[in-house]
Amino acid sequence: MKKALIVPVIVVATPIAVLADGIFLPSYKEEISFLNTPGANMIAMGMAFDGDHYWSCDGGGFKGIRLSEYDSDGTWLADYEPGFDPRSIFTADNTSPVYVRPYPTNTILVQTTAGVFADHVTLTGENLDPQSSVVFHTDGSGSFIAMEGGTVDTWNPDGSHAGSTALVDFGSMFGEGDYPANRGIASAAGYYLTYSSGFLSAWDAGGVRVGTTELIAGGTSPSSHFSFSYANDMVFVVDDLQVSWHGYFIPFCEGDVNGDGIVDPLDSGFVLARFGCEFPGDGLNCLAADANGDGIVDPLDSGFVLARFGPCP
Ligand SMILES: [Ca+2]
Ligand SMILES: [Ca+2]
Repeated sequence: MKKALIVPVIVVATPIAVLADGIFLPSYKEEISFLNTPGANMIAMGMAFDGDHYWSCDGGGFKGIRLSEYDSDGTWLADYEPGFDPRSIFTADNTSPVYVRPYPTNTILVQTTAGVFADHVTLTGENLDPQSSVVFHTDGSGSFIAMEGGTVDTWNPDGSHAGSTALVDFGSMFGEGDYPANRGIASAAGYYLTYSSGFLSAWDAGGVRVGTTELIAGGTSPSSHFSFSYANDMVFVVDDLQVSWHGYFIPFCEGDVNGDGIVDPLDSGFVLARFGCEFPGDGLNCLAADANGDGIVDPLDSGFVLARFGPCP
């Protein structure tokens, strides 16, 4: 039996435009938070996860600590001085190795042993803004993507330019057209992701904005915008003072509560087995089972899952 929690509600009329959430719920709370590396003191430039450890990088200069390693709980393990000034750090589907895009070159680096990097591939055939983050696209192509001012460029795995996509009406919301938000991109479930002032946007392959959502207490400083990244199936940003990293789990495939890429009877069973569970006491699976995000696991979630049977987009 769930406890009834009665709280006084104060309704304040605010002149906030109603946003179309699209594929998202209106907002998400952080799933994980851990301290930024104690060694770095410049500008956090992103987070990656290799299936075992988290890796953050730090830009603003070539010397000093530019790379930090954490365990899967976010406990800091080690700092490194790899001699580059990174603008992004990323992996392919949360697997080793770790890649870095350093300022101001077009050559993507790959980590060979902890803190040691070698040239991987050079992106050719189209201008790559010196400040832009580069990450893998999650459309299954193995391509690299970067964004500058609302134009997404794509490079094949061999580094040759594959094409450009304009994000329709980029710059019309959240101050996203301002530097440095206008040079950051991430990718999840085949979508392009951008971040500005606490708000996440997802864009489809044609550059159409398919959802916006608030990342509650997401940072709004330049550092937060530089740090925007996607790791371990979470959107990561640092807070305004770069004290802590915050990871937000966002289900891109509604109803796939067990995360196996298809909505089917296994998901129904997953929900049914958790009717009445409470987060955090009953763990993260309880959070996942709340398919419709209303804070309760009940028959409405079963209906939500049933209505979405089929493969994930
Ligand atoms: Ca599933
Ligand atoms: Ca629910």
